[in-house]
Amino acid sequence: MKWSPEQIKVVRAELARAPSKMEGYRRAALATDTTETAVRCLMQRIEASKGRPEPSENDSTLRSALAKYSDALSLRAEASKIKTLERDLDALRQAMDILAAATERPLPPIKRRELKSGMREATAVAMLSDVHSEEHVRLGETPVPNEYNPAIAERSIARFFAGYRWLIDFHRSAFQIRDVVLWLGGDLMSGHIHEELKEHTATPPIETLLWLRPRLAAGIDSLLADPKIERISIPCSYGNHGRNTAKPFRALGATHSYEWLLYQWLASIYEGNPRVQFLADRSAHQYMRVYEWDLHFHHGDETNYQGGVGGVTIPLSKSVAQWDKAKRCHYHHFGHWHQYIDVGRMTVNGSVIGYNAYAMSIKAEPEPPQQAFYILDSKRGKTCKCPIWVRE
Ligand SMILES: [Mn+2]
Repeated sequence: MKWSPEQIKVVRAELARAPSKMEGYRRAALATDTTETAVRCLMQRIEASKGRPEPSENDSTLRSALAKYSDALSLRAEASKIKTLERDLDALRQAMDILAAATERPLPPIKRRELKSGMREATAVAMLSDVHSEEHVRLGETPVPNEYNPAIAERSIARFFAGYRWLIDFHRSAFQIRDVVLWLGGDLMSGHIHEELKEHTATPPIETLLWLRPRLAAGIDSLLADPKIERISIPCSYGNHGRNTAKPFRALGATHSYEWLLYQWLASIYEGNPRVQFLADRSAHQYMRVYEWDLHFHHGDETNYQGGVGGVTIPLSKSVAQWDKAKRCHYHHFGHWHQYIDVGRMTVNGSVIGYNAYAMSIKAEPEPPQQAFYILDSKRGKTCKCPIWVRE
């Protein structure tokens, strides 16, 4: 039992007054409404603790000394905690730099292997972007019926990869396909960049990363399960939604993007696997060479479009002309605009989330949730462009 200080006082007083020890136990038990055994145990405990006196309530010197001692202890604990955290942070930074260094190397170019056989060799390109995996779309949000939540997002991601594999197999009747390019084009998550997103997202950013990682890895694994695929090249562009800053940062945007972290993290799963190569450098623009074609990838948010006549292809074409001055490319790949448009030199990706209030606000063409796919023929370039439908 637990004795209160008042009870202990009463016990002590009864014991002092009583003619004998036994009588004292009896009276103390009666006065405190306990048993003689309990009183005896208490006295034995007090006897045993002699030599380490209990602080009395009136002993303010002792109390303040003890308080100082405990403060010193907690300060020391705090200091060691900070030291440990600093050490951890340092280790994380080092690991991050090693990881980032591995994904900063340019992707090895894809080269033609069928030089004499006369077989048509091609690379299958697919674009995965604008998944917005944790965002909700409710029926009735726009006149176009669409519903979205993490369960639907999960099935849609799986369908994207299944569709990708189906299209690769379908085109094998005409092409030798050993190489695939999978673009992870950003806005895989919605994040909390606007106040209203806190209201209609299922999870906060870091939890969303934890959700996305195994699902994307499962998709990449499903491609690896195809023994005819010798190499998967994965250029990664971060989107505007993964950022942890109020406004987009241009020069150091990658290091302020949860998505960029996700790319590093994904790359680390496949480290040492020669069949999977990631490019997730700190730039908002990624490049790679396939046969004699130069490919350019960018999420698409560095272009302004206010809903003008002619659609998003007009401002994007202007951007492409400028970006071609920095590095001339044959094919440009964008996401961000939630509408699938392939005009040959330029592919704009559809979305996985599908038509929602955002798509309506930017006057996007209503379309089924879909992603872009095409075959890059080693001799003639882009062909067989078609969407991958990602919803049942
Ligand atoms: Mn975007």
